[in-house]
Amino acid sequence: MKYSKYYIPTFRENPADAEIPSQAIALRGGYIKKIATGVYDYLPLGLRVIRKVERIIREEMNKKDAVEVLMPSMVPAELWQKSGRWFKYGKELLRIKDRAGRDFCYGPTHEEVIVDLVSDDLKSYKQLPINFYQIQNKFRDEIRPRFGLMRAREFSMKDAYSFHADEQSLDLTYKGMYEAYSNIFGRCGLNHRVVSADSGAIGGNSSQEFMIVAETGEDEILYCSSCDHAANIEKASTKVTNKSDDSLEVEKVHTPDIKAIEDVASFLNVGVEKTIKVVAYKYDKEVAPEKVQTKYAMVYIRGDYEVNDVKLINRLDALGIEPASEEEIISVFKTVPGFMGFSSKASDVQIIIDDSIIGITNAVIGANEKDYHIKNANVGRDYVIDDSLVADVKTVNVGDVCLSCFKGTYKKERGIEVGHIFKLGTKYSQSMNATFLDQQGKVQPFIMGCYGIGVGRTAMAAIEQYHDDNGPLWPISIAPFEVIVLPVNGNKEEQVKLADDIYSELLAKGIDVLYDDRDERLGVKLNDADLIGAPYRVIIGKRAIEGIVELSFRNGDEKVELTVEKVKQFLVEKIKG
Ligand code: 9G3
Repeated sequence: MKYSKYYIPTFRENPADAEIPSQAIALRGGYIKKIATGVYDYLPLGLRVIRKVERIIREEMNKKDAVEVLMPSMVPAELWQKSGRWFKYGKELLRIKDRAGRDFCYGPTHEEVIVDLVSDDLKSYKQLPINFYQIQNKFRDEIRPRFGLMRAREFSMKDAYSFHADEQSLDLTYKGMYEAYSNIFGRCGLNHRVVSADSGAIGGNSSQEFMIVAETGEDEILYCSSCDHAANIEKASTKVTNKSDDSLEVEKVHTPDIKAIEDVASFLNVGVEKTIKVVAYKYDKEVAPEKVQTKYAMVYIRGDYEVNDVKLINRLDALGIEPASEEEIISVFKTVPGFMGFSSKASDVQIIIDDSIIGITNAVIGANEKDYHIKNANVGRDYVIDDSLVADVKTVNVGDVCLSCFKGTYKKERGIEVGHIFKLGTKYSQSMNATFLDQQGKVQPFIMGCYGIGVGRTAMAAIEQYHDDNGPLWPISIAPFEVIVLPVNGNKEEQVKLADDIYSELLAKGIDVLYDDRDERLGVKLNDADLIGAPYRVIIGKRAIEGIVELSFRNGDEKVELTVEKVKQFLVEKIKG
C-alpha cells in the first residue's frame, strides 16, 4: 500500500477527552473517528486491525465446527416480548418504530433471534449439538459511554449460541469455546486471565470472563495468591470467620451524632469487624409480566465489608437498585438514618443477612434511636437470624481467604473483559417455547450456551497491553501493517530505487507492507510510523548508494544495517516463516 494513496489522518496531540492510552492512540493515530457519543467510524487503519482479529476468531470458531450466520441488527419487538425481556430492560435497550409504527429494537444481543432462527427446523436430538456464531454490530445505549471503543454504544461482537440435548453436550461445547477463546486471545498476542463471573440477568448458572489485565480496565478481578482461581469482584466469594468471645452484658450506649460505622467502632473502641452495618435500598422488581413495582430491602453486613450491588440485584432479582433516601428510612423502614439496627417494625421490607455476620459475638449495631447504638448484641439473646434470609451479597476484601484452595488469599487487579462464555441452560428455550424431540420422543426445551467476544475491544485491549508514548506496539498477528518501507529522501534516485525494490518484493511475498512515499520530513514519517505501530520498518537513507538499508524495530530492539537482500530475506523468514 502506498501511503500517498491511503488515508491515515494522524494528529500531533492526544484529544482532550481521551482518558486511556488506547483511546488517545486510536483517535490520534487515525484508527477511528468519533461521530457521536459512543459511536465511531472505523478508518482504514482501524478496520485493518479488526479484520485481522475477525479472521483469527473465524479460524478458531470454525475449527470447533461452529457455523457462521448473520442476524439482523433490527429485531422485532415480538421476539423480545416472547422472551419477556422487552420490559426487563430500560433505556439501555434502544427501541425504535418503523414507518408502520411497528416496534423494533436495535439488537444488544441475539438470544431471541437465534432461537427464532432455528425454530422452524431444529426439532430433533439428531440435529444436536449445533453452535451458531455471527460477527455483527450491537447497540447498547450506555448511560456513560467512555474510553473510546472500550465502552462504545455501537460495537462489533462475535456472539455464538449453542443448542444441546443434554448438559454433557453443553459441557463439551463450553469447554471447546474455552479452548477457542484461549487460542484467539493467544494468537492476538494478548496475555489474558479467565475469571469466574456473574451470569447476571440472562440467567444460566455459570459463566467465565476472559480478561486482559490492564490498570485501565473497568473490571476488578480478585485472584488467589496461591492457586489459579480468579473471579470478577461481582462474583468472588470467601469464608468469613468471626472470633467467638464470651457473651457480655448487652447495653445501649450514647453515640451522639456518630453514624459512620468506622466512627462508631473507634468511639466504642471495638474493631470494625465487631460491628454490624445496616444498609437500606429501594429497588424495582418485575412482579408480573410488564408490571414493575418499587420495593425496599435492608442488608445486614459486617462493618468491614461493602454490599456488592450485582450480588444484591441477583439476590433480589431486581431490575435495578439504589440506596434508600433518609426520608424513606424514616417512613418505610421506620428507623433512624445512621442508627439502623435490628428490624422489628418495618413489615414489607425484604431483609437480607450477609453471611459475614454469622457468628459475631458482642456485636455493635444501631439502636434504631437517634444518637444511640447497642453494644454486645449476641445472637439468640438479643436477635435471631432467619436462615432463609442469609445470603452472600458482600464484596470480597483483598486478603480474604480463597474459596477454591482455602490456603491463598485474594489479591486485586484490574482487567478489560474481552470475552464472556455462559452456560445458559433452558432460560431462552423455555421462555420462547423452543423445543426438540429427545431420543425417547419426548418434547424437551433446548439446553443452550452463549459465547461473546468484543471485537473492537480486543483490538483496543492490545493497545492497552502494548504501547509506549509514541503509539501502539502491535502484535504482528493483528498489526495494521507488518512492515513500513521508508525512504528518507524521496528526491534521491538511489533511495527510491531500493525502496521500490524492497516494497515490491515484500508485497509479492504477501507481506502487509506500507510504503511511505510522501514528500514529508523524516521526523513526520517516523512519528507516523510509530502511530501505525508496524513491528518492522526499513529506512532507506544515505547508505542506499552502498546498497545498505536500516532495519529498525517498533519494540525498541537495536536497529541493524543490512544489505537489501539480507533485509528482504530476514523479513520474509520472520513474517512468512
Ligand atoms: C440488553 C441490553 C444489554 C445487555 C443485554 C440485554 C448484556 C444482555 C448479556 C449478554 C449475554 C451474552 C450473547 C453473547 C455473549 C453475551 N447486556 N447482556 O443480555 F437488552 Cl440493553 O449479552 N449474549
